[in-house]
Amino acid sequence: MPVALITGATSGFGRATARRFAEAGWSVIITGRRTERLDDLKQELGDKAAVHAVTLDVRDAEAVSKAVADLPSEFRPVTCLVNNAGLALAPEPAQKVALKDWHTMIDTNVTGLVNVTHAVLPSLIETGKGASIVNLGSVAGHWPYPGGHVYGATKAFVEQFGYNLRCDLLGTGVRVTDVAPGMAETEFTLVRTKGDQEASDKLYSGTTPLQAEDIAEQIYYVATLPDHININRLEIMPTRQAWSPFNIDRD
Ligand code: NDP
Ligand code: 8X3
Repeated sequence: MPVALITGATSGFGRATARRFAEAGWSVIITGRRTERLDDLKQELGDKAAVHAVTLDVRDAEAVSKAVADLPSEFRPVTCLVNNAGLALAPEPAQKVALKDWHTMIDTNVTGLVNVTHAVLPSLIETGKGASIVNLGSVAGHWPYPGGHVYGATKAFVEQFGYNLRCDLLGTGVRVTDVAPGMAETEFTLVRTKGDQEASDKLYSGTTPLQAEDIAEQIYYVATLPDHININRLEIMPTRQAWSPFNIDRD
């Protein structure tokens, strides 16, 4: 059975992606910091697929490397790595944001993603043809907007890191894709606003945001294309989201 390793599988895109791969009969390695949620998901998916759950903070390089080294033999080698764990904090203007919040985004979205990629690469190369890395970028990594500051910059890193990986992985068969969603209704805004349920509900109300399952379907799609096809970047927005005109400062 092919094996998918999914970071941030306790919520949103990651959980929906674990469900999608498990439904298709893949073995899934689910990771995240919230053990109870991992246990629930493991129980839910247990009838459909082999599931290995590991409580893991992607910022901890040593723990990441140990978790990968300790994978049971039936979960090796890894066929698809879904680098999904990530977060935005502090939607206020840059000049009002605590430095700690910037560091947390960099540590999670950049350092964490690099930690996991470095640890799993040998396994993906062992799989060779048909293997893939699917990184969760964002429209925020490509298009600037107020309050995007470090979050958008971390996602720009994700995009460029993926392209550069492709250059080095040429000939190994391992594919790399930047899946870059726009507004999607998950726990993302609850985390970004540090628990403000009202702000989260307000953002998604009266419109039709993407749902976690929409993105899971795209991740599954890019990972299961014929092995000679590499989608470099897949940007997905709700039909009801688009760009605004440039802002002008006037006297
Ligand atoms: P959620 O908040 O619903 O899920 C985020 C997941 O990341 C959780 O499972 C969380 O697990 C995990 N996570 C966060 N920090 C860490 C950490 N240090 N170590 C391990 N896991 C961690 O948000 P989404 O599903 O929306 O977000 C998933 C990805 O998609 C993120 O990278 C996000 O930036 C990106 N994205 C989201 C968009 C949106 O509008 N929702 C749009 C574009 C991109 P736990 O807390 O248990 O560790
Ligand atoms: C987050 C997407 O549209 O909130 O990655 O910036 S958006």
